[in-house]
Amino acid sequence: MKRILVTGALGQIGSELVAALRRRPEVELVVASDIKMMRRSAEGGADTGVGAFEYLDCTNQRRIEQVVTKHCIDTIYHLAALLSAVAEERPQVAWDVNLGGLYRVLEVARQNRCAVFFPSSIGVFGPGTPRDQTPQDTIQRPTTMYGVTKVAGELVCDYYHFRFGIDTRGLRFPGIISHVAVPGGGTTDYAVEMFYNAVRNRRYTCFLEPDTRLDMMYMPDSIKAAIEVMEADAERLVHRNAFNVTAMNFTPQELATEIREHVPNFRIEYQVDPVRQAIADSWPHSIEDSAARSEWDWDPEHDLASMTRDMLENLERKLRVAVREQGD
Ligand code: AKB
Repeated sequence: MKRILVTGALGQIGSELVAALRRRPEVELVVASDIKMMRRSAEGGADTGVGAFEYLDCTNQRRIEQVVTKHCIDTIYHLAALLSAVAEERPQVAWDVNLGGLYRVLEVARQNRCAVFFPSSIGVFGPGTPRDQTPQDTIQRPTTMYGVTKVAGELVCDYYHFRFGIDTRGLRFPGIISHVAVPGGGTTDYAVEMFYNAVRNRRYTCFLEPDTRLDMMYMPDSIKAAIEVMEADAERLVHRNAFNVTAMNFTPQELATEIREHVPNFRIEYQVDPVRQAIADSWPHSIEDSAARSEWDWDPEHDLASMTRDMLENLERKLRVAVREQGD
């Protein structure tokens, strides 16, 4: 039976991963942790479920050690990190949190023989990388601090595996679309914002150019990927860390067209943010994920059409409830 620690558990991925892990029969305990305190609604809510929560700053190695030993943790999903746009605003903090935090988690994992999951990103690629169908093994010269910390993170995870035998595994996530917790400070966040605004206001002002093409994935597939890669047969893994994974590919204009299938009066306009546009322009248009497919049978379930339908249904329900609660 597994005893799992999730860092950054109140973030976009963590909010859903914790609940998914808690539903798994082979998991005995999931300790959610974050530098933010959990609100009561999250504590008892259907999404995260009731369970252990620890306040945890991942730059504090002693505290990570305390939490890991207190709960006899054997697996760490280390999600705590600054996303690309925030990391560009605060590169020094991004270095400390993204890389310093990972290093400390790996050290605690080494001393306590824990497996570690590390979420990397399409942000590890840069302008010199082939931009279409970017291969698994290729040039990685990112021009953002986020990308620098993610490439270094992939390498240090490999190092801890080869040097110390730690079971480190990871994925290069594309933009992730979800309706439970909003992402904070990413470049691909426009897609999530577009959905919220389509439901609330029927209009959205997008911070990326209409034809900015990026890979994306719906949260249920991201959760499935994170769990499946950790459960994959180690004998089959050629690439341990940093598997390219993708599920769909679109531009803001194409997403708006798909949303309009369900919300006919939805209107989009563009007010480009040069910082986030430059980040997006340095990333691939599309990545190929054949290594994940052949080494651990990666197979996403959602495409643009099914994700859009499900997002709109869930957001209609969620925002209606929120409006009703405000009126109470
Ligand atoms: C971001 O936009 O920063 C993230 C990512 C693609 O890693 N969603």
